[in-house]
Order: sequence, then structure tokens, then C-alpha cells
Amino acid sequence: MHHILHADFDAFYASVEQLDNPDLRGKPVVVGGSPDQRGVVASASYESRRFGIRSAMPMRTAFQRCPKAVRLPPRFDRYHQVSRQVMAMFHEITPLVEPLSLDEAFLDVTDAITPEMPPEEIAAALRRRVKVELGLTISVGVATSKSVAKIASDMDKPDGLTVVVPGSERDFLAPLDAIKLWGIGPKTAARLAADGVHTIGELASQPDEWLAKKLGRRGPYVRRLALGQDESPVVVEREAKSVSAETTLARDTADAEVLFELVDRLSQRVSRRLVIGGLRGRTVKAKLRLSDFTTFSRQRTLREPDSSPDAIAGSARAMLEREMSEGRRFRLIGVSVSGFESSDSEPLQPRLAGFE
Ligand code: DCP
Ligand code: MG
Ligand code: MG
Repeated sequence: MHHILHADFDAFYASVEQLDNPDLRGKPVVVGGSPDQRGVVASASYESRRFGIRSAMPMRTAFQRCPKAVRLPPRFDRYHQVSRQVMAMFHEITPLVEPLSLDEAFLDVTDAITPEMPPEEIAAALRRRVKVELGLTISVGVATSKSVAKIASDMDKPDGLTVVVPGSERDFLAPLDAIKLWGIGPKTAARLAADGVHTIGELASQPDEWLAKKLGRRGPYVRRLALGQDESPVVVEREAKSVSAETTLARDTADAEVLFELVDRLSQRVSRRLVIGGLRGRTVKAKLRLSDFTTFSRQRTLREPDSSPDAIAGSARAMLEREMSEGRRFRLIGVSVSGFESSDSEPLQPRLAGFE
């Protein structure tokens, strides 16, 4: 049996802003883009959630719900810094840390357990340490699997600790809304609800044929999750498969000069991150969204793996140019590089001799 923690900062971006500026504490703070530029809410402090403000909501709507909300633009470098600090604390407990995003990770603490330090004590000590040393709160779920730990960490937010005792997984999950389960999104949940299936427990007790009809091939897997059976291991290093940067334009445009300049900026950003990661990639992809929201991508293979801004921009510009035509206005441009080999001469995947 494994013992897994899932730890997640409360209102991460917003809490970091409140930490750095005490005037903002206790106030409805939202971090995200400007309402004049179709910005959305990235993070909403718990004070602002009382007004119905949520992540991913248009900033305009957020201000309608709470006109006195304080909006701040994101400071990604600062959030990355805090993320590195908390991940370092996780690593002092166990090397088995799987980050899911900047603000959350799974920890497999099975081998860190001692008679004085059962999993729930490890979690409690971690929460105290984060509070004292970082001045921020995390919510933690403790369980015997990743999926249950993740659901548990969300149960008592903010500043919560939820322990699911081994053997009680099924009872813990049964009364919860089906949408809390991994892989059940709003659309699937609506289809289940149409048949009167609202909770994880109701889902778990449906016959095979019903599950197959509603969930297709995922049926058996979802049933196991609904019963609290999840053996998926904590995966330590998730190698980046691509490095990307994208921007939504403040105003849709067909202006080649503006678009090319944006491609250059994005390529430089991608290049910087490749160089920091010691990576070079062979495939350059351009993601394009038109004014009518049609989104598509084009990709090209470079002759040699590369990380230079010129190589990336040259390729991305060429792809964009082919898509430009009279009256076609662009709303979003993205550039990404994949197909990595590491630039310190060791290919990540051995190449077959004689195939160069
Ligand atoms: N984020 C984002 N856009 C989203 C969701 C999240 O930019 N649609 C960013 C901002 C969040 C951070 O990722 O602060 C972490 O995401 P969470 O889902 O963990 O949300 P919070 O930490 O903000 O709130 P919670 O207390 O619900 O975890
Ligand atoms: Mg969070
Ligand atoms: Mg999170």
C-alpha cells in the first residue's frame, strides 16, 4: 500500500500578491488580464470568491460581481520562485515528488513514514513549515492513491487537511459529485445527470453496459476510480515534451508587420527557455487563431535540432506567411518547439547508427 499526499496552494497567485503587499490582505484580490483587453481571472483570493468570482471567468464579469475588487497583472517570475521553494520543501520529505503545476504536487511518502510520523503527521508538519517559512497556506489531502488524495486536498480549502483513512476510500468518495472524479468534465457530468447519476457512489454502482454506453472504453477505468482503486504511481520527472509561448492580440489584426514582430518576440521567449533547459528541438509549430476563433496549427521540421531565436522565428514566420491572405485577421499567435535532443551533445533518444 502506498501513502500519497496531494498539496496545493490556496489561491496561489492572489495569495502571493497578498503576501508581498500587506495592504491587499483581507481584500478581494484578482490576478489576471485587464478587462479592457478581454482578460480573464487566473486566480481569485478567497475574499473575492464570496462575490462569486472564479478562475477562468472574464475579468469584466469579475468586476461586475465585485466592483471594488483589486486587479493585479500576474508576476510569473515571482510565482516560479515560490514554486521552487515549496518544491524544495517537498523534496526534503521524499524524492518521489510529481509536480502537476506551479502550485501543486503529489508526494509518495510511503518510505518516509515512521511510528512517530504517520502520513497525517507528515502532512501537518509540511503545512506548518510552509506557513512559517513561506507565509502561505497549502491544502493537503492524504490518501492511499493519487486520485483520492487530489480530491481530498480540495475538500477543506483554504488551509485544509483532509485524511482519507485506508479502507474508507469508497465511502469517502460515494457522496461526492461525479464531476470531482478525474476524467469527468462538465459535459460528461451532464450526460450522467440526465440518467439521474449525480454522485460518485451512484456512478460506481451502475452496470457495465450503462458505463460502456456513457463512457465508452473509459468505463472500467472510471469505475475503478469511483471505487477508490487507483494504482497509478507518482512519476518523478516529467520531461517537457515541448516549449511554447503564445499571445492573444489586444486587437485582431491582418497587419504583417505586427504579426511578424510578435512571432519574433515569441520565438525569443521560446529560445530563452530552451537554452535554460539545455534543449534543442527539431520541430517548430505555429498555432494560429483567426478572428472567428478558428484555431489551427502548422509545423515544420528543421534540418538540425536548434534553439536559436532566428531559426525558430524564420520557420514560424514562413508558416504564418503562407496563411496570411486578404482580410484574414489573426487573434492569437503561438510558437512552440518540440522533438528535443539535449544540447550538451547527448541525444535524449539514441539515434540509429547509419541513419543520419
Ligand atoms: N491558473 C490560471 N488559470 C486558470 C487556473 C489557474 O492561470 N484557469 C493559475 C493561477 C492559480 C494557479 O494557476 O493561482 C494555481 O491554480 P489552482 O487551480 O490551484 O487555483 P488557485 O491556487 O488560485 O486556487 P485554489 O485555492 O482553488 O487552489
Ligand atoms: Mg491552488
Ligand atoms: Mg493547483
